[in-house]
Amino acid sequence: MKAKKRLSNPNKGLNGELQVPGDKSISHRSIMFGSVAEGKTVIHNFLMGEDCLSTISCFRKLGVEITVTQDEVIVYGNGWDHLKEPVDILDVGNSGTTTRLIMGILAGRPFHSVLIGDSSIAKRPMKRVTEPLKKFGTVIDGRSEGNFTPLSIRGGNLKGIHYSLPVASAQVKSALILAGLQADGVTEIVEPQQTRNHTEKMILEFGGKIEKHGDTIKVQGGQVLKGTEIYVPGDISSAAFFMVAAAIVPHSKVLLKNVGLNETRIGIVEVMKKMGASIEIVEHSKAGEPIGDILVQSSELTGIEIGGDLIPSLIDEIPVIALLATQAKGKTVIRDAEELKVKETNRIDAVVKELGKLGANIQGTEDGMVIEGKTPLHGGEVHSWGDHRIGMTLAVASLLTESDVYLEDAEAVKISYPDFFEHINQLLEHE
Ligand code: SPQ
Repeated sequence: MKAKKRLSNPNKGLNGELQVPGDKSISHRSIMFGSVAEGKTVIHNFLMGEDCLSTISCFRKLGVEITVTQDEVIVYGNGWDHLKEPVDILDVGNSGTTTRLIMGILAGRPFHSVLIGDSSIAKRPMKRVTEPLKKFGTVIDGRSEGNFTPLSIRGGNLKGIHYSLPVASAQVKSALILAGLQADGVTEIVEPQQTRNHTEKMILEFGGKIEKHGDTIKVQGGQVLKGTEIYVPGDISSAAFFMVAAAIVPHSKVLLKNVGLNETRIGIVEVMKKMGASIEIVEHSKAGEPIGDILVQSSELTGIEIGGDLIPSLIDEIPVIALLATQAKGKTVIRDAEELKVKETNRIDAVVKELGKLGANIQGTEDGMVIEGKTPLHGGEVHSWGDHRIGMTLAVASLLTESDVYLEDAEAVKISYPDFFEHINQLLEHE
């Protein structure tokens, strides 16, 4: 059994400035594009979380030289054709993004590779990627007819396809774009809802071409990408924990610096504004990935309804939004979020059960949850379920409880935010 971390409520506000670590989605993609591009790619503010380290390890096994220093990560890409057949299994650890996006790259490579991950990855559905990749002409299989790891791929000779995504997923879309870049002819992908568009933006950074008309993305095959310099903005999904903490812990005022404000990721800002949070955004760069500072202060909140096209823009923030809702007056309803069931854990079940243990009035539904507030929270024994976002949500909850919270498997936060607990303490120690 993993050790329990004791979290005592310091009974004070969070104050000061913070630079949250680099964006996880963009960090993964920078290694992947750097690996298939020609020439050197220098990445600044790369996220040294366990998931992104899994991506580095997989690409090293594919023969790519990648150096990591305190200040930057350098990827020495030699083009698509220089990826080598791996001698060893590619271990994706806990990372869904690594698993799904790397499949799109391997689908076009004329060699054999095998992907495995941890016990959480073994439960996450992969048919949503393997099925459309087969349509490109790749040979790919896995447990339960290609739905689960271990997966094996023998790629090569792809032909562009036209495909309508059955679920709104940036990972599936990105895998198909990566295969499309290597295919003969044009690939068209239709999205049911707009999802995060970091892959599309990054193709342009690497000198490639991609078009979007309405909900259809069009990518020409046979593209040669060129190495470049990437600055990874702070991760809004990590900033979200401090945005919520500052909003619900009395006497808080927190300035989050250099956070990515990509329009496909900022649903949490809209939700917090609608709930009545005191939140100000100062954008200071619009080119490529927009970046800015976010100032949040504690305030009175009101429950709202969250659903529809907003969901993909805040899907990873829903656990901490549920916590926010426990401190808002009235009812908050979250719907259209059934995708939460197939994340690192079933995040509907995990949030309902663990926040419930601390006294939250929260019910799970088929596609989300219903939360009644405002509820005082109390201490207790809770579990991260091995899911970084559940662990961080419970740690933020402990800032409000009367007695101590004991968090089992707090180590899970290292997946996306290795310094999370140090950063909380930093804001609590500020005078
Ligand atoms: O990589 P992983 O494990 O899938 O990470 C998560 C997360 O909470 O960090 C989801 F569990 O983020 C996904 C996100 O939910 C990262 C992502 C991406 O980088 O493209 C897209 C989203 O997933 P999906 O399934 O909607 O494409």
